[in-house]
Amino acid sequence: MSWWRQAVVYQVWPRSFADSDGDGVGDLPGVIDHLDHLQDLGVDAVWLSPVYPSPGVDGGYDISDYRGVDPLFGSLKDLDALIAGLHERGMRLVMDMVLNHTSDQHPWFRGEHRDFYLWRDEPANDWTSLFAGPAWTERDGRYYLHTFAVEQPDLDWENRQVRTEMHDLLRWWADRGVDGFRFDVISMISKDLEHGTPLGFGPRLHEFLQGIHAVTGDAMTVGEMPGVTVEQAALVTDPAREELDMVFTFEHVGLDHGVSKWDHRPLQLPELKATMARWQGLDHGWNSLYWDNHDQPRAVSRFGDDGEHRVASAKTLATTLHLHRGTPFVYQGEELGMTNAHFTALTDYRDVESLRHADEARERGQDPAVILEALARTSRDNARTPMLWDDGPQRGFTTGKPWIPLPSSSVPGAAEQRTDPSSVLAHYRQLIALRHDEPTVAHGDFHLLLPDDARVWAFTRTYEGATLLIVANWSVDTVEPDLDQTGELVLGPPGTTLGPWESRIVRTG
Ligand code: TEU
Repeated sequence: MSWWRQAVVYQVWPRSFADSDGDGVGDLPGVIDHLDHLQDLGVDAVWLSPVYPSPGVDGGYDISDYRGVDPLFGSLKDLDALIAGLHERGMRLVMDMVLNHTSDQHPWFRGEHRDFYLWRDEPANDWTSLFAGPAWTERDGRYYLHTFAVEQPDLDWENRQVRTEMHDLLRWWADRGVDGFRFDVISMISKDLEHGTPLGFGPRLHEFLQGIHAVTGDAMTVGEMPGVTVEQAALVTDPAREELDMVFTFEHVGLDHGVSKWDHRPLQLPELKATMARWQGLDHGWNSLYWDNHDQPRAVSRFGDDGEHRVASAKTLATTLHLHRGTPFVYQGEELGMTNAHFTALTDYRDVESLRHADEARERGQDPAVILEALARTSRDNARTPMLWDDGPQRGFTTGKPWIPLPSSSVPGAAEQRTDPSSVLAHYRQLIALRHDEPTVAHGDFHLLLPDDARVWAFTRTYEGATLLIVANWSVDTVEPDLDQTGELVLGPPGTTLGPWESRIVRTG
């Protein structure tokens, strides 16, 4: 049985995790200093967002050298020490690989291999970049495709040499001892420039994924696929096809978007429940589970209540997610119940997507107050504020000036939460242990109850005669769901009613 089916993965976004040298930017020695935190939490693996040499236009997702570590984060020696430190503690390392595009500062784009990219005499379509503006930009009389920023030219995977280079570098990292890969926007590597969309899913996707699998073998792989459907996900994660182990899906984090992510549509709980339930059915395939990552606003602010009910709602969000079938991913700070940044000035923001959106919206004549409101709700910087380690200056993140402001909130740091049995951190520890101890959590069948209830999220998991009932109150009301909750209480408050944002797990059979 594949280890990752019972595992919980922790995502480190290194810039904001822990700064060891006082320059205000998190780094690899900072991660190594906090391995005990991860071990204490009980996670099985760490997904490390990019630390490669990069101009840092897109937080490291613009790579200029695939085989190194940016001096901002440390050195290859530090990375080897991180791998060793994780392995000593029984944890694994999953590297983030951006194979769809490079930085425009990569030697290939600077001249060594211009043919590795998608050049045309005229834009081949009218796609817009996911970071605002047209997706084709002219350079030296020709146009190149960039699905993201101008500084992130897309690679041409139709070129066999590109595929060979990518296979070589994956082999290089596997030989270095990494245990898995998270592939950035991997659905985009096969494109149909004529009839397709920037999201990819072109005709050769399966072939390209099988080519990657032939190199990565037993390493765990998770592919990010914006726009993926349940049917496509079931196909690419079917073990028999040897493509990917699991994918990151997006439907559940798009339900509160209007015409764009900057346009808010209030969440309808029955929709979220139905979406999550539908994604449970991947046949032989497997799914990842997440609320937070470095691209999403903090779920406790977005779906929960980051004021009076912050602790209860952070716990209930976690219980709901972790009791689904799939591999849960915990994003740094989520285990503390960290909230959105609550920035109030444009100058607080750092993310290229937010800044370019703000420019574009301003040019369109949008009211600055509306722009700030959209950023405060949706900006990726909400997830990128420094990790709250303790109550000291700069919350233990750095001895210098943090590269991005701290979030304005009174969330207790990891040090305080570690000794408090009622903390969000303690709750995550319990959920992770439960997944390890209870085969039903990892392998059980899923059945949604009360699908139309706008406040209660309830479901069962059943496996080899055992049944767990999960009942979660996603509201500020006190509820008494019409369900038989007789059984042994596994987690949460006793009784049959649930106070604001409370949830419980009961072994009913
Ligand atoms: O993200 C790809 C992606 O489609 C989104 O999550 C994207 O950031 C969001 O939709 C924008 O609104 C990946 C990385 O996770 C992200 O950090 C990078 O910026 C992006 O690819 C480009 O490499």
